[in-house]
Amino acid sequence: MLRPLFQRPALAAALLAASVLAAPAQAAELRSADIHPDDYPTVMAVRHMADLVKERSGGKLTIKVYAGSALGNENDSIEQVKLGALAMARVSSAAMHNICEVSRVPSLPFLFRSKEHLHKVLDGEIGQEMLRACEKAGFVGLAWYDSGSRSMYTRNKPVKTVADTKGMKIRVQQSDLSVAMVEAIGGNATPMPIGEVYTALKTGLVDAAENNFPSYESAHHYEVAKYFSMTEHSMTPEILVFSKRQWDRLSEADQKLLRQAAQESVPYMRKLWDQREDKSRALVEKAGAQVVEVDKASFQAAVQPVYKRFVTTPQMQDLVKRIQAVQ
Ligand code: GTR
Repeated sequence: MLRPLFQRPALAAALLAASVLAAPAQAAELRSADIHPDDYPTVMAVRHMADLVKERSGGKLTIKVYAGSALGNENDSIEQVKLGALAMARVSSAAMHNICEVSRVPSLPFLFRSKEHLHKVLDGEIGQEMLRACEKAGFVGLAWYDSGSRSMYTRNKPVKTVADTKGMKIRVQQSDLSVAMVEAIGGNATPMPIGEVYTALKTGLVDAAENNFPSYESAHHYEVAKYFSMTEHSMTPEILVFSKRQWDRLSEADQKLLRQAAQESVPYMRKLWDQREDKSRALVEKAGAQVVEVDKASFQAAVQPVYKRFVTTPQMQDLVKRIQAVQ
């Protein structure tokens, strides 16, 4: 009869050695969170980044993506990233507003003139500067992802001009800037995580919300708020943030590899994003949503106080000026 393993030290030692040899040196699994479902462009892009990282590190570094709010809402994920309990999160940069003020800049209403303008800014030096801005607060910015532009959608009546939003209860992201923007257009801002918005719209807790076509579609908001008014009031991009605590424990080579892979996932994401915007718009329109043209200038005039209130530091003022000057 064979003796139990612990009574056969030579064999136990050999087995242990073999298992150590089989495991890649310092193999590390990094966890990443996203509130969006599996087929959403942000989730697919981080999975693409994970493939690159795994391949290039020879399996030493892996990224496991937890989609669909499996690790909580955006504020929960950010908290965990800050603590170092979670390596990475793909969030809206609006989720960073209350953490570091420079993150508010790309959300300023009507700041970007077009998608091309946004890309030029984010792909250049200004984009890099804004990615670095939250490092002191514990977040290493790895990449910007697209999120189209955000527009207002309502349950009862279409919004056509800024006068129509007066007194409306409007759900916003959990950010002081988003609250101020809705107040500037005469609405009552109700901040809440996106996971609560469907019910809030359905029960009439709020009259309206605002988002891009893919989120309006994937969160099923079009079923309960069928007027989609093309206010296109902000182009808040998505951001991929890495925990500074975990980052500082990585070798320089691994940091470089992660940054590179994150950057390379950007064009992949943009392609998926463009396709998804068209697909989502077609789907909601087919399901009965009405896309409404609006008097944009009336919104643009009303939100000007937001700049005064939030663009307060010399760095932010300089960023806004430089962004506006990008042709
Ligand atoms: C989406 C964004 C999400 C989330 C959501 C929201 O456009 O991709 O990360 O911030 O908006 O409105 O809460």
